[in-house]
Amino acid sequence: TSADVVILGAGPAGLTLGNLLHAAGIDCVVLERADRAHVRTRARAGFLAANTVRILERHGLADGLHRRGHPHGTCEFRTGNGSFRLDYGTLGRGERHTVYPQQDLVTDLLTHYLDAGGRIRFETEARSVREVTGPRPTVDVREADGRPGRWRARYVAGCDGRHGAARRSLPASALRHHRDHGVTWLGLLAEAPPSLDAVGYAMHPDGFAGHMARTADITRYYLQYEPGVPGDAWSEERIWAALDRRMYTAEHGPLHHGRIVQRSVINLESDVVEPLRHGSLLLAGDAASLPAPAAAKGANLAVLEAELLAEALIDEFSRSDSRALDRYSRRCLDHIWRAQEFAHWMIQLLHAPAGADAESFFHEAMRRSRVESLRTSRTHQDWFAENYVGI
Ligand code: RFL
Repeated sequence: TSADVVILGAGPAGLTLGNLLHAAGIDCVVLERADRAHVRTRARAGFLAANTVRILERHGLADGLHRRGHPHGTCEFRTGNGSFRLDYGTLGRGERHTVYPQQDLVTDLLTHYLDAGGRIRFETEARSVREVTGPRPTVDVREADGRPGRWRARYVAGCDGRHGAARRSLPASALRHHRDHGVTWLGLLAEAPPSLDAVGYAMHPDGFAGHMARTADITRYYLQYEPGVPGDAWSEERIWAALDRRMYTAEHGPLHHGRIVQRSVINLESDVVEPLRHGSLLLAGDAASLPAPAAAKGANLAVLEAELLAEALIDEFSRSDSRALDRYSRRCLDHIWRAQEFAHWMIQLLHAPAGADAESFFHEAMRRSRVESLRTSRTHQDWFAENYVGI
C-alpha cells in the first residue's frame, strides 16, 4: 500500500486533485472516510464562481455543470427601508455564478476519476500523517474492515476538511488564525421551488434570512439563529413564519413553502492554516482554510487550490522542478485572505451587532450606511460584484 501522492478526502479539493494527477499519469490514491453513497449525496455548496467553471472546463470536468447547472447573476437585498437588486453578472468583471449543487459536482468528479481508472478507498479513515518533514511520509488509517493500515507516500495532500487528520498532524510550527464571528445560522434545505430569481439577503430586526436557489424543486434558506440552540428546536411552522417575516413577504409576496429536508447549525467561523505546506504534507480546501459560508467561497477555493497543487506536483514528478511546490502556499494564501476579507465584509453587512450599547448603535448606523452606499454607488457595486463572484 503505497502511492506517490496519497490524497486524504474525496470532497471537491481531493477529487479535483485526484483527477488532475491521474490524468497526468501520477500515481495517486484517494482515501475517504465515508462510504460512496454519503460522498455522493452530502448537500452543501451550490454557487460556483466563473473561475471555478473555467478550471473544471480546462480539465474536461465541466460537462455535468454545463448540462444541469444554471447561470445566476442577481442578488436582492431586503431591509426595513425597502429593497434593491444588484445584477452583479453585469457589474464588476461581468461574471456570473453557476448554480450547481456540490453533491452533483462531487458525483461528476468521482465518476470521471473512476472511469479514468483512478484509485479510491472508501470507508478508509486517515488517523494521522507521520514523518511529514521527511521525504517518505506515512498515513496511518483505519480500513473499511476496522483494521489498522498504513500507506506510504512521497507527498500527502490533506484535503480532508477542517476536522480531518491532516490538520491534526500539523507540526507545532503551523500557525492557525481563527475568528469566531459570533453569529449562528440555521442552514435549511426546503423541498420547494425557489421563490425569487435572485439570491435573497434579508436584514430584519429579528435577524438575517437568506434565500439561495439550488434546483427547480430544492431551495436553500438560512436563518440567523440563537447560538447554542439545537437545530431541531424550531418546528417547521416556526421556521416558515420566521422566514416569511424576515424576508418581508408582506411587501414582496409569499415564499413557496415546503418540507424542510435538511437542517444544520452553522457557527460563522473563519480560519486559516499558515503555511499550507509542511514538508511533504500539503493542505488544500477546508483543511487549509475555512471561509465563513457567508460569501460562498469554500468550494471555489478548494477547486482553485487543487489545480495549483496538481500543477506543482506534476512539475515535481515529471521534471523534478520543485519551484511551484515551494510557491504553492504563498500563491494560495493570497486568494485565501482575499476570500476571508470579503466573507468578513459580508458578515458585517448582513448582521446587526449583538449588543444594545452605544458601540453597537454606532456599528448599526455604519452598517446602514454601508447598505445605502451599496444601493447607490456604482463603484461600490462593481467592487461587490468583483469580489462576490471572483476568486
Ligand atoms: P469537504 O467537502 O469537507 O471534503 C472533505 C472530505 O474528507 C473526508 N474526510 C476524511 N477522509 C479520510 N480520513 C479522514 N480522517 C477524513 N476526515 C474527513 C470527508 O468525509 C469529506 O468527504 O472539503 P473540501 O474538498 O475541502 O471542500 C470544501 C467545501 O466542501 C466547502 O468549503 C463548501 O461546502 C463551503 N460552502 C460553500 N462553498 C462555496 O464555494 N459555495 C457555496 O455556495 C457554499 N455553500 C458551504 C455552503 C458550506 C456549508 N456548510 C458545510 C457550512 C453552504 C453550507 C451550508
